[in-house]
Amino acid sequence: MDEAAGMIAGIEPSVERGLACVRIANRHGEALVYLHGAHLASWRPTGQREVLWTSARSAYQSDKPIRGGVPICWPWFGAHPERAELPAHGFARTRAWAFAGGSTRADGATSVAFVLRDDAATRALWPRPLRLRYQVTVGPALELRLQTTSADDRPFSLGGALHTYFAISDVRAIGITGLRGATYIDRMRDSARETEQHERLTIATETDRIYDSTTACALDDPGWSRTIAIAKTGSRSTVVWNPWIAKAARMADFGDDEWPGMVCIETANAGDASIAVQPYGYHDLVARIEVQGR
Ligand code: TA6
Repeated sequence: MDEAAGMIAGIEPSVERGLACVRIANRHGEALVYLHGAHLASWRPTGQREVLWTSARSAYQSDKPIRGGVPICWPWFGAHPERAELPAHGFARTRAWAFAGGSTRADGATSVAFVLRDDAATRALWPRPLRLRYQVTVGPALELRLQTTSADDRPFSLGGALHTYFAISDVRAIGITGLRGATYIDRMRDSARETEQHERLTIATETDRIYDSTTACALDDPGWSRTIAIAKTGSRSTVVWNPWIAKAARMADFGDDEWPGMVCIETANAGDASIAVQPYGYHDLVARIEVQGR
């Protein structure tokens, strides 16, 4: 951990659950990012409840992804398209990232950055140079910026997600707005292609959908009297997921009774949507999440 972390107001290096992390605290709120996977595990805006959900059953081990928060799925989403033996959602979320400094803005917002470079292990999974930089900013909103920079003379196709788990009052009471008219891949119906008919999408069963959407959406939570606005750039997919009862029971790192308290609304490039990264080019995947009253 760069000792400079301890020198920047609002940024404190720490160890939680045996993993190195960075704690952020300023007048806008608090957050915690593990260096393992550059995994943002908590964000609590001042005066608000925790916004991110994590499972009480999550592992906190260097070879496993943390269940909850914002896993960084990169450089592919879901199963690898050709090699089923490779880890689901890529490998960035289980690599040790390096802290790359922090800063505070005039408005009191705090940014911390993390970087990931290729090594023999990543090249065995993805035989290319690797330059990832991830910036987390805690201000009036939470801003997440994942920058992929190519150090390669070959173009490549990029998928992935900021796989955000939101804490909610009850998945049976919340609604998601902003997806009406978007086509989606319904992974619960053999990847059938459908079009969203509802202005306020509700969830009443296991739900796993990849929406073809570049626009903002919002999570309306009447139980906690809040709406969470989710804006994005560099993302052509919005993924909505809740495992419901049976799938939750099948996951060792997910409590059987935890499914009502979370929903994933993911800022992604998944399904039919991938990003063509040109030689020595770059791609920014950005999510901006803001809590509003209802
Ligand atoms: O984003 C939805 C999804 O692809 C689901 O199909 C489910 O597998 C979820 O991600 C969690 O994946 P993980 O590999 O973290 O268990």
